[in-house]
Order: sequence, then structure tokens, then C-alpha cells
Amino acid sequence: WLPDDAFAAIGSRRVVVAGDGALTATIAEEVAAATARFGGAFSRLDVGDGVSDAELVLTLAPSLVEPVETIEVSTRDASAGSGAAAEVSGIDESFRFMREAGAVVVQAGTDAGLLHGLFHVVRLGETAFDGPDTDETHAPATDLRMLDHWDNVDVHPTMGQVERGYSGGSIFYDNGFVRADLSRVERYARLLAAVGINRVAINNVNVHEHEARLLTDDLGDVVRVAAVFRRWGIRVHLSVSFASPVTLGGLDTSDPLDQDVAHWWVRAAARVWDAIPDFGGFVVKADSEGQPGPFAYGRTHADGANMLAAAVEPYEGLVHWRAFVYDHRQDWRDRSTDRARAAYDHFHPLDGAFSENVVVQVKYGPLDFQVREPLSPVLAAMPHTRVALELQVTQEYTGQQQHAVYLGQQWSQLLGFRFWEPDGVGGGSPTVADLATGRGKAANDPGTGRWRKPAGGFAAVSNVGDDEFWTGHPFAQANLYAYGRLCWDPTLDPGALLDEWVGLTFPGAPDAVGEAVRAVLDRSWETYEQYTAPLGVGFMVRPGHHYGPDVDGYEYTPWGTYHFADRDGIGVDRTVRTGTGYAGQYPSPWSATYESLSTCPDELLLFFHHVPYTHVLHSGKSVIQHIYDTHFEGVSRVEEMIGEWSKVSTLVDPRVSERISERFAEQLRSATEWRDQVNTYFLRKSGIPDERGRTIY
Ligand code: GCW
Repeated sequence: WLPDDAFAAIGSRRVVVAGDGALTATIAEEVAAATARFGGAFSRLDVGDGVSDAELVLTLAPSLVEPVETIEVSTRDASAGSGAAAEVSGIDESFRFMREAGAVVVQAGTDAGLLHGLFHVVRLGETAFDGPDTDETHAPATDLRMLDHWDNVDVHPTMGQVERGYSGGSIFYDNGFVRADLSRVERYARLLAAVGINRVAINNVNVHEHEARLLTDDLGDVVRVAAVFRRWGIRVHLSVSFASPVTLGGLDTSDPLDQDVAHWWVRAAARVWDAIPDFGGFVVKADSEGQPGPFAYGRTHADGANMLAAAVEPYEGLVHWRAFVYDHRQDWRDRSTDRARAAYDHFHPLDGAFSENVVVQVKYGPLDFQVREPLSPVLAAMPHTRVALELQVTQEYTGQQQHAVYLGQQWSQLLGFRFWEPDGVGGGSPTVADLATGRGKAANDPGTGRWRKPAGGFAAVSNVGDDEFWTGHPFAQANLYAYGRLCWDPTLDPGALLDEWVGLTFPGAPDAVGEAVRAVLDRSWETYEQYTAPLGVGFMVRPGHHYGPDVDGYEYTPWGTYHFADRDGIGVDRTVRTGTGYAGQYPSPWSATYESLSTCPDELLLFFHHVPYTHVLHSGKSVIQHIYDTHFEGVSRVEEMIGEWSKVSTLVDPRVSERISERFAEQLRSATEWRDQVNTYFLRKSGIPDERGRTIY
């Protein structure tokens, strides 16, 4: 998004930018370039100077700065820190948008707010100037709107340079170093700023040997990257290895309660903030899939996180501590272990034990970014903890940017879900978005007295690489776009966000292009679900790379991702009464809703229950017929998507169009493969024919 033409409305007007500050300079550069291109006029003034004939004024107004919510940070464990209280505060990023007789004034108390105001006007285009008079204040739902890169500095032998990256190599690293030329990073930072992202973690949470040194020897490279992002109001974070005191510091332990270990981190943090005063903090994947963590020393995750939190606290730094902790070496014969339970079992008992500058980062579902999972019960179980919702923009399990799958609808559903309402939607209790943005406290407080005082915000895995179109599939850009916008305002309509994305990406294109994008992407998440994973079963992918169907690929592995299909039925019994007990991790009423076969929603039936193939769904279909029908329908829908796009494919840049056609051909091939393998597998297992007699092999 943001080709030159997206600035036509601003560029053709008389524009004034007033105020100082680094980001105001960025704004001035944007406006000056646009007005030079489109024949408008640009002037840079001091705040308060006369600007009578301007059509757009972007001005700092320090008086607008709202006192930002400040929170007490205290370290519970006196041995891990001073125990003194400190303040953590966000930057006010709000702005005021005023229109009177077609002239627009954007005011903000900070240059960060003013930058968001500029992009608001860019998004509105001509409509910014031609509506009725208005005076609106816009503010983000949370000040933690983060994107995580799983980029390695080196090319990893199995994972490549970007773990689960489907868009080429890293935009940051090349040939074992941070790139000398960071101009692409600069353009990236601009795109992110335009959608409201304000924090970026620049290396993989699986921290390998070389990457660990970004914290120490290679810090100078991080300084360069941070300088680029700073111009766009974005703070840089690093993923760090919990074993760093041993691997980098030469200590013989990384025990979080060891004084030398704590001091090692204190010194490491001091060096980082000395070099990068606005550094954001550390992201930690500990005791997860082979990454080191506090368990090795018999310590809890709160011990580990709080020790790091104490080290970064003097700088208002954050520790994003991931809740993705489970046993990846389990025995499939052991039916009592359930990977879905793991995060809650580990973290719920620690609620209230984390320091206030620790954000516990929770994947949206209990397994792993599947196309359909229930929401992680951890999100509802830690009222005294800052909890962030983690999403996956990179399409590891949703077509790997070969398939056109727009995730806006999925995210919007997740964000709007209410754990304490019978239908999950209406009512006054907090939504998931409220829990992540700290707004839950205003709503019904489920018995705690104080619900998540400060926010944990949002984090998501980026889908960007050095690919010509940034995201492999040009349509996958829409996911990155929607993620940023939903972080800013989780109530935005995902369909409307597609329109916005089209408007900013193909400015001036005929309306038919936008209509075709909507026709292709609006139901694409549901379509992908149809031809892949029925009824919440998940994980029927090829082991390792996770692309394409392999129904039994993970069935007898240590990863804990099973479907338990046999000749009679399919699904995982996660009930309290007869299964793993996972359903009991939800608050009421959802614990009961999921527990009961009669009330469990169809789309999650096989996530919670093991049922015969003949079990009749609420839809009136049997499970087996649902499997057949959705797989046939999913492929037909892909054919329709291709038909819709072919009507407009010549109206966009031929290179974009060519890439989209290539990807559609692969999507159709892959969807057909999914359909035929899944249908054939279940026909053979169940022996029950398709009632419509279609070809199953
Ligand atoms: O989804 C899984 C991926 C891993 C990833 C892990 C995680 C970075 O398959 O590649 O590791 O999740 O989120 O930590």
C-alpha cells in the first residue's frame, strides 16, 4: 500500500505542518513529496503561526496531551530487584481530526499522534475534505501493537532464513549480517506506521547461537535498525535466549534466582538501553520446543520472567514472555496428556505472580494457529496479569501465502468473543479485545475486583520478506494491513478493512477491482477451512513444513496433535466427564457449552468430542457427510474465486496479476489434493459412501 497516488488528495492541496520533533520531520517530508508531485503547496510553520488559507493543517498541540495511564511496577521478589516502584507509561498517540467548511485540521499532543493523524487523512483520501463539519478524537485501543519477526541472521539448515516465512529471505539480514542497505526496512517501517504498528521484534523467538549475539556483540547492528524504525514511531524489541548468561556470558548457570545471573542481565540491559534509549524490551520463548528456560533450575516461569523484568524496569522496558509452553516429547499412547491443556496448566497458577512490566503473550488458540481453534482459556484465566493476544499473520497453517486466505474475519471473531456470555457475542462482559487492551475493567468484572489493570496488547508473527511483493501472495498484504488496523481498533469491520486496503494499494483502479478482491477474500478463511480441517480437528498437515494434507502425519508423533480417527469415529474427547478435562479450563458458561455434545458448536465439535461418523450435527448433516460436502464445496469455491479475479486481472499491474494467477493455480491444485486425500481417507476408514455419489478415490 501507499504508492504515490495514495497521496493525491493531500498532494493537490495547500498543506501546513507545524511543530517540531523527529516524527514531525517525517510528516513534513511525506507532505512535501506529495505536494511537489501533485501541484499543491507545502509550508512548515511553528505551532500557532497564522495559517488562514491552508486546506490541511497538521499541527502539534502539546496542550492536548492527555495524562497517560501510569501503572505501578513493583517486583514481588525482592531478591530479583530493588522492589521499588517505578512508572511505566505509554506515549499518547491520539489525534484530533476537525473539518470545517472543507478545511481539515489535525492536532495531536505528540508527534507520534500527528503521524497517525496524517495516515488517517491519507486513508480517507478526498473524503477527508468533502464531508460535513466534524470534530473527532481518535486513539488506539492499546499502546502495545507489536509485530514479531521470526527472522534468523543466518540461514538456518531446516527453517531457512525466516522461520515459517513464505516471502523470501529477511528484509533485515543478509549473508550473516544486518544489511548494509536498510532502505527496504525504511519503506517497511513506513508501511507499518501507516497501519498503526508501533513495536517490532526483529529476530526469531527460536534464538540460535549467532542471533543470541544481537544482544551483545552485534548490538551495533540493532542500533542501526532501531534508528530506521524510530523515524516512524516504532520501537525495536529483541528475542533473547534464556541461556544467554551461559552461552554469551560464560557463567555456569542461567538460574533466574542466582545473583550473578540477575546481574548479567542487568548489565546486558544497561548496555542495550545505553545504545538504544527507546528500546522496547525482550521477547522470550522459554521451555518451549527445545528453547532453554527456568524449568531446568526447578524455577517457575514467573521466576524467569520477573528476573528479566527487574533488569529492564529502570528503562520502562517490557518482557514479552510467551505462554506457548507444552511437552513436545509426549507419548501418543498416553491418552491423559493433552497439549491443549498445557498453557493453562502452566500459567493459570502463576496469575498475579508476574511483575507489572511482564506481558504474558498467549497464542489465540490452545494448540497452534490452526484455521479453527477455540480461544485459549488462558486469556480468561489471568485477571492479575498483563496478557497479550498473539496472532499469526504469516500463514503457516493457512496456506503459506500460496493460498489466498484473508484472516480478518477470523481475527475479528476472536477479538469480539466474550468468555462470560452464553452466545459469546452479546452482553456486557469483556470481549477478548477488552482483555488484551485493559478495557475489561470497565465491564463486568468476573469476581476479581481488578481486571488486568494495564494492557498486554497485541502481538503477531509477520508475513513479510524480501519478496518483490513483500508477502509472496500479493493478497497476503491484506492480512498485515488488517492486523495493524485491528490493533488500533479491534471493532473495525474486516470487510471494510479490505476496501481500505484496496483503496490504498490500487488507488485509481476501477471499482470492479475492489469488488473482485472482496469476492475473492471475504469468505476465503471459511473456504480454506472447508477444504482442509473439518469441525475443528486441525493439524492434518505434512509434518515439518506444514504444507498440504497428511491426515495421519502427526498421529503417532510426540507433538501432541492428534485426531484419533478409527473405523467408527473421529475427534478428541476433551470433556471433563470422560476426556482430558480441557473443557473445564473455560469459565462458565463456555465450560458447559463445550462439555456437552448437544451444545458444542459444530465448527469445534471434533476439538472437544470423539463422535461416530454418523453423529448428526446441528446443521442436520452427519459428520461424515459434512466432511465430504465441505471438501467438495471448498474446491468449488476456489474455482469461483479464480473466476471472479479473472474478470479484473488485466486492470492491475501485470506483474501483480501474474503472481496472483500463479498462486491461484497452486491453490486450486492444493485444494483438490486436500479434498481428495481427506475424503478418501475418511471413506476408507468409515466405509460410509457419499450420499451424493461423487468421486472419492
Ligand atoms: O507454530 C509453531 C511453529 C514453530 C514456531 C512455534 C512458536 C518459532 O511451527 O516454527 O517457532 O510455533 O510459535 O514458537
